[in-house]
Amino acid sequence: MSKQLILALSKGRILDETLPLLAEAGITPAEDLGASRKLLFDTNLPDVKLVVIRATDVPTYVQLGAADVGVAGKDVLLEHGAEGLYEPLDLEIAGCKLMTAGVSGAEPAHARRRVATKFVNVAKRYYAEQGIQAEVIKLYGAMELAPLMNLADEIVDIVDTGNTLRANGMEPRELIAPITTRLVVNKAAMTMKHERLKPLIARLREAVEGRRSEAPA
Ligand code: PRT
Ligand code: MG
Repeated sequence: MSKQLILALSKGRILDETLPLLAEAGITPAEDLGASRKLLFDTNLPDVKLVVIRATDVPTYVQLGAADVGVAGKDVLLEHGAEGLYEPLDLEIAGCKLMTAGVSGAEPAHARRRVATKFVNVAKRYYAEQGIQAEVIKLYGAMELAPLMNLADEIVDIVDTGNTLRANGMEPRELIAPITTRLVVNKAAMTMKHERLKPLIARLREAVEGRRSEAPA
């Protein structure tokens, strides 16, 4: 195993919140991530490289050891499964909630509920735990549209302010899980590269705790 550390970052909104936190932990990309079409970047630390990939691909990279460390939303981790991964640190960024939602004022369907979501595994597990029969329909986006178009009775989606739901005549129903962004580490790397990983995780933990102590009470 090479002594180099590869850190896999989720692009999109998580990346925007990850970069300042990495900077506070003393890790900065050697060039502007947005300015090129490259996906693999050097950093100020000679032994640390970054890859910037789709959020849903981060667990796969880390699980299979293509990256040693990853930054991913808990929603993505719940959906993907955590086999082969350690989750040593809550980065406390990109907070939101994984919820069920439906048309405002409508009673949840009592018979077999049709649920549209991109979180198919999470949804199946959740409704089974609730003892609710559900037919889970996989969508890749715009879940809010599904009940309006009578494709589904309910959706499982990320909710932050709830504005997106309200704008589409929907309301949040049940909380499935509170979500934040997590640091994940390949289990084999945690052993083989422990000497390198330990200070990296410690610096990130200090950055997270530093923010917490500065946050208004
Ligand atoms: O990857 P994709 O294009 O499908 O998702 P995206 O463009 O919505 O978001 P992306 O990829 O940039 O980041 C997704 C990750 O950010 C998720 O895995 C979460 O861990 C985290 N996160 C935090 C969020 C939100 N907050 C969030 N508000 N991901 C998505 N949203 C979306 C949500 O899907 C809904 O459409 O924002 C809308 C809800 O926001 P409110 O404020 O209107 O409730
Ligand atoms: Mg997106």
